[in-house]
Amino acid sequence: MLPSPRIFLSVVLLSACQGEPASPEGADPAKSVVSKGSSGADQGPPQGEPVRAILTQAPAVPPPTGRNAPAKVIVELEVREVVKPISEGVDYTFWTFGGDVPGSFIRIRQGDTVEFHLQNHPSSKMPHNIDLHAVTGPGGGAASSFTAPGHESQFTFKALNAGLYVYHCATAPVGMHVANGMYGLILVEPPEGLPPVDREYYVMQGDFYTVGKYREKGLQPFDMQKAIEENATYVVFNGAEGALVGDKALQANVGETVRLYIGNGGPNLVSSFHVIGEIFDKVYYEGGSKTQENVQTTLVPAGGSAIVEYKVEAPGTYVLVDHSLFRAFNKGALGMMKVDGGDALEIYSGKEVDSVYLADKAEPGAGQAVAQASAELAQGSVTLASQVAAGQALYAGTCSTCHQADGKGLEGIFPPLAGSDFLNADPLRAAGIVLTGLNGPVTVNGKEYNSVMPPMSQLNDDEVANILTYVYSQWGNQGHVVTADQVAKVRASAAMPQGAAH
Ligand code: HEC
Ligand SMILES: [Cu+2]
Repeated sequence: MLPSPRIFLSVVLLSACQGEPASPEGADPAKSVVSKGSSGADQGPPQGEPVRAILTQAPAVPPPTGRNAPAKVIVELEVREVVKPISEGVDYTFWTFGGDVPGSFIRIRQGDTVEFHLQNHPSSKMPHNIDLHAVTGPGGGAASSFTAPGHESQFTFKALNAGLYVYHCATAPVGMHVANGMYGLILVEPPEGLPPVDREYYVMQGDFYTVGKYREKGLQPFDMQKAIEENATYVVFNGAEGALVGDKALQANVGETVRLYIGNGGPNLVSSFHVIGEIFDKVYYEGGSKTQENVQTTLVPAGGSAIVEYKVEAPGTYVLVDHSLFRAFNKGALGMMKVDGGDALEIYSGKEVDSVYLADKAEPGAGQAVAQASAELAQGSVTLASQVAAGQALYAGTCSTCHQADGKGLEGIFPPLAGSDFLNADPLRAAGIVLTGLNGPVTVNGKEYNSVMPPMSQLNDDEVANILTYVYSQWGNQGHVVTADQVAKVRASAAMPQGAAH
């Protein structure tokens, strides 16, 4: 519901120039006479006492409004600039609606009159505003909500159209405010409400641009140039890699119906939203009123949404991804839904392939072990036990696919790491193999292999060190300890393949 970019930007600039909160805009009385409601339902004046909207943080969704008449609804949303992890050991300064990314979920009913209060916390460094795609009016509220730190703005709008809408900050530079996490969803229920389901969840994708490469530790600043080039460092659900993984996975029981409110904040990338192992029984595509059935992957535009529904018939882990797969496996766009309950063998036989397919993401504790080791390293020294624990988790996610969980490899294809004479002969050579890969003939324990190992250059120095230290501590190997410093030297001297590092 943005007007043309030119008008829209001038609106933003105008309010930016005024440098003060715009005066509250009353609801246009002329509008409440005209009903744009898709179902022609009651659009009369708000009835009864004003209602205070319940706001929730993702993945929670507020309960249905349960109302059969429009009301006056008061929404209070507070903007806060917060530092939080975007990935294990990686911090980012998020600008948020409600303290979290995505912003608080707002749920209202078609025909409601919303008195919107936007508060900008005094600790904020930036002014912010809000453009709700559910608003009919210039800038979707942006023109009336420009709010300096320590101020509050108020405006009122009537929710004319039902649907699931994105809201976002629209203060210049707009792309940067959105890239820092300033988006969320507002659901405008149709007058009859949505059909009841057992579970509702809120999942919103966003792309992030940091100066450091993917998983480079420490506080990472926003990278404007990468954002302009649409070269995302992270693509994640709910504001952080792993936000919906392990013990934070979404939950359901066999036989239940699930409804996901999916949003995409962008700022740049569209999402090919897919749940591995599920078929969406119903999709309200683009968050509108029409539904499509039996959908595998639904496209969620930047600044757009979708409502997907499915019944979970078989137990296990279902993986939410952006099916642009390098985003899922190399930039973070991966979440999980754990479904508990009896098996449904007639629907699915039940062989678990999670550990290999999902790599380090499948193990709830994996992140902790890796974080523990890198925290120790940051403080100067890391214990052998921590290195081994972190290495074990990383090995499961990175090497076990080929070299197998027991390190024995696969006859004729993947050489063994267990008791490998080649491996044990030279730890620094092994580090070089992990960083730059290996191809051509190699003899391990008297057997020749002639295959290709791709470079694992996405791993940090400490991660390579920990994996190798783990491998050397296992399976009758010779117990070498490999340090991050050693790996850094190997990396510096190795000719890294073109484009391998991000
Ligand atoms: C995609 C499959 C694959 C993955 C993943 C993989 N490797 Fe390899 N690895 C191979 C292949 C194939 C070879 C043999 C290459 C050749 O024939 O030149 C090999 C060879 C090696 C060797 C030398 C031979 C030996 O057995 O001692 C080492 C050491 C090694 N890999 C370590 C690792 C480590 C550590 C990881 C995880 C960080 C890893 N590899 C991940 C496929 C893989
Ligand atoms: Cu903002």
